[in-house]
Amino acid sequence: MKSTFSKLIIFASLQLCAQAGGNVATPPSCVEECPPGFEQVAGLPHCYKLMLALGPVSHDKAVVACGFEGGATLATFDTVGDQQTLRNHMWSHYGAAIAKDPAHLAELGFWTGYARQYGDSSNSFVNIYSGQTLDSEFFANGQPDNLLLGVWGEEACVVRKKFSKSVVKWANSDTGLDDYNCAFPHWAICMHRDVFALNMQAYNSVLMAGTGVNLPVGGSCRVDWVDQNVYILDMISAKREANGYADQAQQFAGIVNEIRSPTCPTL
Ligand SMILES: [Ca+2]
Repeated sequence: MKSTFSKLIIFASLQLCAQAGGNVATPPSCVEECPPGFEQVAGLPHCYKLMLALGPVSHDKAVVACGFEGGATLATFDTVGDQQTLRNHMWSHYGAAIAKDPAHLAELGFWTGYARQYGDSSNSFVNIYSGQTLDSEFFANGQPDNLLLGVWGEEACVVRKKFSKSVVKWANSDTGLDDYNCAFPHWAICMHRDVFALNMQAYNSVLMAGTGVNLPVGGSCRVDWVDQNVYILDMISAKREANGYADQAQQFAGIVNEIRSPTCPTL
């Protein structure tokens, strides 16, 4: 492992400083990274990937396709207007490629991770991953309209339609969402939330808060597996020590040297 011993010495010094001076004044920070293939979008808090190679597909296929992207979801939104920010970013970057795809139609937009609440006739929609209700403010004026499409079934999925258009209704400059037939093809935009760091060999600035560990401000949040585990054990030990569990602190500190580097099996 990379200079573990020196890191431990540094950490020990930092811990002494932290304990002597209390919590650090400035919260730890570093630049979070997106998973491979995903990108950050200015104004949005998560990581996103337009499934350009997949092309427009039905809602169920879009959900599955995102699941295979490291457990991603279809895009969901925290704040009204997020759907338009995402649309503008993706169209400005990939609009030309979308427009020349032979499967593209002017009506096509991108699916969201929302669907009509099962058995509910009151036009309520939920986040299919969390069950959280979708605020009606996200919908375009007059939507959801619960349009019945005969043998094709009711409009049970939620889309931001008309990818190429900055508005979905020219008359009122509406940019909101629309309930839509789930079988209709739309593009898929997958999303990873910003808690990606937890299990991906990265710093966790929440866990590290107040431990005296210095993060590379402005640098990457990622570190290698071994150092990540050194950090975690160090943080756990420091938290135990600070809360009066000296024996447990010693236990965690004592296994730092037992961290092994993961190796890939040779075939
Ligand atoms: Ca509709």
